[in-house]
Amino acid sequence: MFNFFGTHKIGILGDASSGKTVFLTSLLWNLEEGKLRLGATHEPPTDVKIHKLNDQHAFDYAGSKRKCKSSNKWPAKTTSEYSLAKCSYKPHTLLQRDLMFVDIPGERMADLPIWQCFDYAEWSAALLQSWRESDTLSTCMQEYVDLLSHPDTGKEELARAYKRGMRELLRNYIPQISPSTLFFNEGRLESMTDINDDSWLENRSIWRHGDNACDFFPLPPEWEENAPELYISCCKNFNRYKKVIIKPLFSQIEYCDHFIICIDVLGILAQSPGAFLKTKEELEYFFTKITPGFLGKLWNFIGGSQPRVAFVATKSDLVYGANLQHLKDLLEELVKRFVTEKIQFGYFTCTAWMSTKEGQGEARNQAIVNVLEMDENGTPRKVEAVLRCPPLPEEWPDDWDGAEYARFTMDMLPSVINANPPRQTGIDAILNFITGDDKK
Ligand SMILES: Nc1nc2c(ncn2[C@@H]2O[C@H](COP(=O)(O)OP(=O)(O)O)[C@@H](O)[C@H]2O)c(=O)[nH]1
Ligand SMILES: [Mg+2]
Repeated sequence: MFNFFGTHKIGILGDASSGKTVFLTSLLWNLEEGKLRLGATHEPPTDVKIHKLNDQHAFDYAGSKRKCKSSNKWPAKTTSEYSLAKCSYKPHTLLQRDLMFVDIPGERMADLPIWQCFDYAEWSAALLQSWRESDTLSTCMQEYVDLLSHPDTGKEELARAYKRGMRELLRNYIPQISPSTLFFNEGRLESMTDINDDSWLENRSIWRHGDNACDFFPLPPEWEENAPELYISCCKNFNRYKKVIIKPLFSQIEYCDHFIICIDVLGILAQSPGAFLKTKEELEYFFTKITPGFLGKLWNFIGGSQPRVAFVATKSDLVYGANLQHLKDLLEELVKRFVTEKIQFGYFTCTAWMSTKEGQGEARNQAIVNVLEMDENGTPRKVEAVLRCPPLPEEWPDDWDGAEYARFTMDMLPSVINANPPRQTGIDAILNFITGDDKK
């Protein structure tokens, strides 16, 4: 692929529920309705086109829009490995822009070694080695590793120990769960209640392809001779996984020349310091293992554009007043360690879908949201609720109680004011930055 001037492939990366699908829906919708102000002159662009893609991975823009218009629901969860959306427009005084967006589930990044390793044997060795290098990892995987020194251990026993080990990683917020299909499927993470249930875990396949369980886990080289049947089966399923899940996704990522990274800072606060460390580690992984790849692609420079990465703290409508500045400070503090001169970085807070209004009087600086409440007949009714939250810290504390911020993850309806397109703040600036069109 050659990147002509004005043509960009942009990865939208983030963990489940960080707001990727909502962001993309709102971006396209606002663009289509002439509500974005782009280019150096900050005017609505002309010649806007949202392309229909003839691709099994096409982003369901029409479906997302319909769902919101007709039933006041959030856009549906992305179920495919990734999704693609394409649009074009002409900013005032500039040439036409052609943008392809790739919505990338962050959880799949843990499978990067599957993509980068030459084969199953190399992947196995890499994984076993990485567990040895970390105390927490080796503790979590201890039971499984112990079994590996007994070549007569059966497949079921190994699979069970592997799944339990991966569950320990999850509980310890260690983002190295691979194959990621174990707990993450169809764009969402399984519920923690299920995962904690031993019999659920027991029956859970590590990976299913169609109706078939296609489990695999890493084995050391001596198993090839000692347990050839098991070894071959793991090897076969590994190759199939690589072909079906990994290749399509990572080939897309390789061709992205810019990235928008969605980070749910408020969601991290509502969890715990472990979630903070996990996000940091995921980003570290991305910047050490992936960006050098895309930096090496010559066409970035032939196309005349330095790679750009926009860090975005999503759902900023949940906070008001001084909290908004703190949200941005927290984002910057989390990501500033990744800044290098080779990439252009930008920091943004974004409300892709304004769903709150600011409280008045005593509730000033608090977000008012709409929630569904059952009335005495059991009929759901839309009522307003105050999302009362303590002030956000100015910097990340060493420790905190996630329960204090739990309301940031409360279930709310998409918008207080039924807007068409959704009201947003931040998308214009992010798009302008990522295309480089903000420059005079
Ligand atoms: N208040 C508010 N909630 C949002 C916003 N964007 C996303 N959300 C919430 O976050 C959920 C997950 O968003 P989604 O885009 O599906 O996340 P994805 O898994 O990263 O694609 C949505 O269902 C909404 O509840 C926003 O701009 N404002
Ligand atoms: Mg999604």
